[in-house]
Amino acid sequence: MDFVHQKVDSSSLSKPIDLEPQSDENSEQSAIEAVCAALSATKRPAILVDCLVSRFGATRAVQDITNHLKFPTFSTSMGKSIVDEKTNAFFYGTYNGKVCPHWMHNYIENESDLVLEFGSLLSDSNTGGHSREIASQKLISVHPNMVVCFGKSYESVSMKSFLEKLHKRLLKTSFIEPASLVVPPSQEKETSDQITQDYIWHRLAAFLRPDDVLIAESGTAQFGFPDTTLPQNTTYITQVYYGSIGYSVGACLGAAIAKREEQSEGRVVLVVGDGSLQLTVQEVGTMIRLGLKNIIIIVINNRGYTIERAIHGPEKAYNDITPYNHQLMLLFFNHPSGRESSREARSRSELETILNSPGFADAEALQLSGKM
Ligand SMILES: Cc1ncc(C[n+]2csc(CCOP(=O)(O)OP(=O)(O)O)c2C)c(N)n1
Ligand SMILES: [Mg+2]
Repeated sequence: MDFVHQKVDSSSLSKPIDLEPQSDENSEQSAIEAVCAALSATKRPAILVDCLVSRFGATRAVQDITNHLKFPTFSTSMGKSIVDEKTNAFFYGTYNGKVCPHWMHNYIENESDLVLEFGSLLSDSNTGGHSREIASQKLISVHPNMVVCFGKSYESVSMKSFLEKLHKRLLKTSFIEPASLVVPPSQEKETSDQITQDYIWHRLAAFLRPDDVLIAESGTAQFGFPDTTLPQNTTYITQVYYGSIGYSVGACLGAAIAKREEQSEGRVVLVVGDGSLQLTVQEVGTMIRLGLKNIIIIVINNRGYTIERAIHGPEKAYNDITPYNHQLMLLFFNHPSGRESSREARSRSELETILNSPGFADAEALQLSGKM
């Protein structure tokens, strides 16, 4: 029987749906007491911010809490940009198990006496290939529907509601002001004209402006950007959950549509490898068909699956791909100014010229830069 044409009562459509997640009040109150007691006793704390914070609508609450506590704060790879990185002196960078600077994982895993984490997603590449080791005796985890404090679970506690109430409670309490962490100075910058790993990610991060969205594809981009500091009020999108290459091109399309619908300022900057791009390149055509303008696509053209060369062997054929002529990509997809909007850099100085040119940086039409 076909139900499609069957008429049903529509009156309940006028009743707004309450989407605000609810907590069990007793459980939530007990969790607040336990967390406050732990925060009052800590001498060497760390805060870790992960992606489920933004997914569950708790970004503002986490920003309020970190701004108030000013404890040394870190993000994970997927949690990057939830807490402002540039202006907060208490923000120290991106923690990823053993795949981050030694001083950082040493502080979080060994030296700190308490780790307060928000919205963790413990997937492989978000935990340094499961190399993260934080003892449960010093860990407080605020999950979407539960708080776990030093191994004790407080069930049916919704993250957003809990954090908003915790913030109000924290305003009435005073906490230690932890000493600044000693961060070893970064290595000297290379002076050659080559586009190197040391140079490129910091340079692209510096290219961003407030309100921009930066999308980093799986591959070298995803492992380079965690070392950078992003400007205030930028949004970083990457996914190291299922890590499916090609995701970023669709994500870029979606972000650009969302920006247009919201009429919000800022550009969408996609940094994608030549290999990943080949999986979903047709969506560049959709961007052009929909007339989306504020998009800058930067193709890291390193002739293949470079990150995988470290896994499968540098010479293994699996990592070799058909080299596209990226300068023809916009033209192929019928971009009205495809030729003028496409640029190529083979050296640092060529890239600097592109990044500094208003026609490219202001992105009045979809822009492409391919690099060799
Ligand atoms: C659908 C899918 N297939 C294969 C992989 C394995 N994989 C991860 S990164 C990568 C290579 C990415 O190459 P590219 O986009 O050129 O980035 P590069 O590392 O060269 O900067 C591959 C094949 C994956 N993550 N997802
Ligand atoms: Mg590549």
